[in-house]
Amino acid sequence: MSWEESVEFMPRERLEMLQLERLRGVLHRVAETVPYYKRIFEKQKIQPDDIKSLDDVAQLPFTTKADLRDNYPFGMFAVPLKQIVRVHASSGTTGKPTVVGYTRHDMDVWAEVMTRTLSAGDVTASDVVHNAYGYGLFTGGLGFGLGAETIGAATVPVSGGFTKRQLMLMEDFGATVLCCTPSYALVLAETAEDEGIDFRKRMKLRVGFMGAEPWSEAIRSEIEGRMGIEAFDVYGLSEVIGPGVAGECHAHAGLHIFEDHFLAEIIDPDTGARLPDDSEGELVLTTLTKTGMPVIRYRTRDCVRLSRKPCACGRALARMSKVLGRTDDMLIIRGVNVFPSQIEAALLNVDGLAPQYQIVVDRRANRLDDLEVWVEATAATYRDGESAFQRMQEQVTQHVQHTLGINVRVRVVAPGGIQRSEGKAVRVIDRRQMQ
Ligand code: DLL
Repeated sequence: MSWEESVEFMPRERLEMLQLERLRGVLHRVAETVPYYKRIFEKQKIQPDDIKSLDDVAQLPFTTKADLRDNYPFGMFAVPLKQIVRVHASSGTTGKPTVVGYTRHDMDVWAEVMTRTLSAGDVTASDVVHNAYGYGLFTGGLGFGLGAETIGAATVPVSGGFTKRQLMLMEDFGATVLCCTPSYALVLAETAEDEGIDFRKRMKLRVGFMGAEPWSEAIRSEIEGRMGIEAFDVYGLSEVIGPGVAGECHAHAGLHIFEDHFLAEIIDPDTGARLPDDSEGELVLTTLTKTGMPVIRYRTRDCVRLSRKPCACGRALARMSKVLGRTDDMLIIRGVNVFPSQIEAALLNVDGLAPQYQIVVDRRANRLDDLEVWVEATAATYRDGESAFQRMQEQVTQHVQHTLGINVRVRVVAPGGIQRSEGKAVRVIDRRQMQ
C-alpha cells in the first residue's frame, strides 16, 4: 500500500524534473537566508542559477557535522526563530549536541514521509501502534508518532524502558504495529520468553518498523521469527529530518529514498568524488523542501549502495542498501549516537585522571548494548587510596553519563592499567557481533 501514489510511483523523468526545480529553489533560499551558505557560495563563486542539471550539484560544497557545530545552536536556520515550531538534537562530536529546527511546513513534510514509511507496511487507521522509540530530543519517538497519528492509527507513545510493562500494554491494547530499534525488539522478544509469554500467540503484532542503528538480515529473521511479524528497515538522521528519509516496501530489496524531498548521491569518502550507481560509498543528502534548516550535500558518514533500477513494487524511487558501515568512528549504543571524542572530552574535564582510556562495547546474548569506559587514575589519585578512587569513579561516571545521555559503566584503573599499543592507541573495542 502507498500513501501518496502520485509521487511514490512517479516516472523517474518527472521525478528528476521536480527534484531540479526544488533544488534550485532551496539553493536560492539558503544563499539568501543562511549566512554560512551565503558566505561559502560567494567564496566559491557559486550562483544558484548555475545549477542547470542534477549532475551540477557536484559543484556545490559539502556540509558536515562540524559545520553545524561551528554554527551552534541556531546559526544554520534559514528562518527567524519565531517560524520554528520544533527543535530536536542529536549527538555532536564533543560536548555540544547537533541542533535542528523545523517550521510548520517541515512538520508537514515529516508527517508525509513518515506516513509513506508506515503505509508501505500497510498501516492504517485501524491499527494500534506501539511506539517504543524514545520521545524527546531524539527524533525517533516523535517522528514515528507523527506518522502514525497522521494515518489515524491509535498511537501508544510508550517510549523506552520498563520492558515487562511494555509487554503487558502491547498485549492488553492489542498492538498490531511495533516501532522500536532492532536491538530493543530483541529485548522485548527475549523478556517475553523469560516471562513465559508466547509472543506469537498472545500478541496481535503484524508488522515492525526498525531503525536508528545497523542491523543484519540475521537479526531481521530472528525478530520476524520470534515475534511472528514482518520487519521493515527505516533509515534517517536528525540533520536531514529524522526517521523518514528512506524505508522499505514489501519487496525488502533496499530502502526507498523519498527523493522528492531528499536528493541522494554516493561519494568516495576519501576524495569526495561522485560514484556511479550500485557502488558502495558515503551517502550524501540534500533536503529539497525543508524550510527551517535545509542542508546542502550533507555528508551522512553512512556507507551504502544506491540503486536506481525499478523495484518489484513499482516505485521508481531510488533504493539504498542497508547501512554497511560508517566512515567515521561514531558508535550507536542502544540507538544513541556516541562519538569516542565526546567521551574523551568528558574525561579530560575531570581532574585526577590520566589521558589513557579505552571504550568497550558489548552485546551479550541479544541483550542491549553495554558500554564500559576504562580510564587510568593519575599516580597522585592512586596514592590517595581506596576511598579517593571510589569517589573519582562515581564522579567520572556521572560526568560521562551526563555528556552522553545514556547509562555507562566507568572503571577507574591504576596507573598503567590500560594496555599500551605500539602503533595507534586502540581506544574502542567493539565486541558486538553484527553477523
Ligand atoms: O536515528 C533517526 C531514526 C530514528 C531513524 C528512528 C530510524 C528510526 P540520529 O539519532 O540522528 O537519527 O542518528 C542517525 O543513525 O546516520 C545512521 O548512522 C544511524 N541509522 C539510522 N537509521 C538506521 C538504519 C536517527 N535503519 C544515524 N540502519 C544515521 C542503520 C541507521 N543505521
